[in-house]
Amino acid sequence: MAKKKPQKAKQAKAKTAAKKSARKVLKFTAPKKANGNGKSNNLPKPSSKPYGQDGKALTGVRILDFTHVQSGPTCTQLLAWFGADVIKVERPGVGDITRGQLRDVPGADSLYFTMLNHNKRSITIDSKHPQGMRVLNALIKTCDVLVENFAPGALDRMGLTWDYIHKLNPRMIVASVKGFGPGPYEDCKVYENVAQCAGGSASTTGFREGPPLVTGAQIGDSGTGLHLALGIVSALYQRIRSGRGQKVLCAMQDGVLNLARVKLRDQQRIAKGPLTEYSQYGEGVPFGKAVPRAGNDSGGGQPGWILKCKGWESDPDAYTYFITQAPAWGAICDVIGKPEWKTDPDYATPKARLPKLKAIFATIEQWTMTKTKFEVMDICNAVDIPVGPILSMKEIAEDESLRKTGTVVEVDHPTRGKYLSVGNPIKLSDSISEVKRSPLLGEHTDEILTDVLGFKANEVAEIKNSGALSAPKKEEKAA
Ligand code: CAO
Repeated sequence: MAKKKPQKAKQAKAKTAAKKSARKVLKFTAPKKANGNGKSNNLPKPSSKPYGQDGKALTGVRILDFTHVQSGPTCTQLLAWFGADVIKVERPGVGDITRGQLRDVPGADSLYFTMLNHNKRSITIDSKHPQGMRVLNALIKTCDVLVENFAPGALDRMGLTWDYIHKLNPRMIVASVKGFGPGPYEDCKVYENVAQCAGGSASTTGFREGPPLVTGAQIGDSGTGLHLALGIVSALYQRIRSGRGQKVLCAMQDGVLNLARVKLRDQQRIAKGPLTEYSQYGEGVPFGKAVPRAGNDSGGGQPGWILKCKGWESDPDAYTYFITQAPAWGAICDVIGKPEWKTDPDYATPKARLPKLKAIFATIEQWTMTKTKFEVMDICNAVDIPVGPILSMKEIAEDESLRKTGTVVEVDHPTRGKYLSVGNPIKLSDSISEVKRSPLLGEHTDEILTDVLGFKANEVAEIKNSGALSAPKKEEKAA
């Protein structure tokens, strides 16, 4: 007994030590709760203000927006909709090249520009002028994130290397869109369609008999901008714990491939046998070594196709997407007037239908051609058959429900008047997006110099007189 006592004490001691070290480990690994401004490790009490009236998700975040064209501006516009103060830096006299591209109103900023730059402020700075660099240095010190999508190396050539930026502001997040990630193509300039081709989208889009196709959706530019925005918000969140900034890189090729990942899934399946859900299988056409273009086949395991509707002869968008989802097969047979297919062993199971999909869709089309695409939608949805009308941009622009949700918004602009835009597609219940018009070139230069950067009147005059914020005079240009 006497001997056991020290043994027990030893065990108890060991237990306490283990508990202590477990607590230590827990303390080390458990994520600290943060209140969003990095100042406290505890979440604040839940706000008592009504939803939507307690600031915005990114209130307090300031973005140095060095983006142009589409990919970068898509990202910073989203951040601005979530409440970030986005300061767009543009080249004096020129600005974002899209201001003047595809102009529909003479002398006014194009829709290309206005639809990608809502809720931002604009300052003109010649980044290659010493006084321009003075302003940029001040911006770097006060901003949380620098976002850019220049050609590879352009930011470094301005002198804004990671080391330089990080020395000025160790908390700065530097976010970039590039065409390609590190590798053989990293130095290439890239536009939308190049990314669609390099990311695997074009080779898998279109009809088998035809050439590769690019899509209307800008998955290379806007898609990568979306990815970048998520990277930035994640880096901001990590900064709450780490206190330091980091680089965020989204390559357009990677962004497109991420959106085309189901095709890389199929690339691996093809080595093991034909892709039975592709209509090519039912048509008896052998598969090659790479994923083929699949026309309008559905991307998942449910066969689908685009079918003509009433009026297709004159209306190029009188079509519906029709999915023969297995659980809806009975309803489909009833709707199209083929109830016998429900029990016919040649049609009753998905496996039996696979080789005949083309003929089955032709039969369904005989029915859809007797109805408008909206009638097909009403009839089929009532019995849970998944279908969708092919909506034209005109129909989308006039759609009342999209206006109500703020997905399609009308914006007023001082030089171009009213225009339609796409609002924030991501709806937060406590951070309501209002769409504010895009800035005129350099519209906020003065207020940024004084209110944001705190330059005194004599300093503002010195900077302005140096020519760093204005377009070079004609004689200088000519010289
Ligand atoms: N002050 C002074 N110079 C400025 C400036 C400013 N405020 N803003 C830009 N510049 C300069 C840059 O420093 C660069 O100069 P250098 O080449 O001498 O260093 C120059 O303007 C041109 O920049 P760029 O090469 O980025 O622009 P580009 O029109 O030649 O190329 C694009 C455009 C999109 C192909 C290229 O920027 C790119 O590949 N970006 C990355 C991928 C991307 O985002 N593509 C999608 C674009 S949306 O379709």
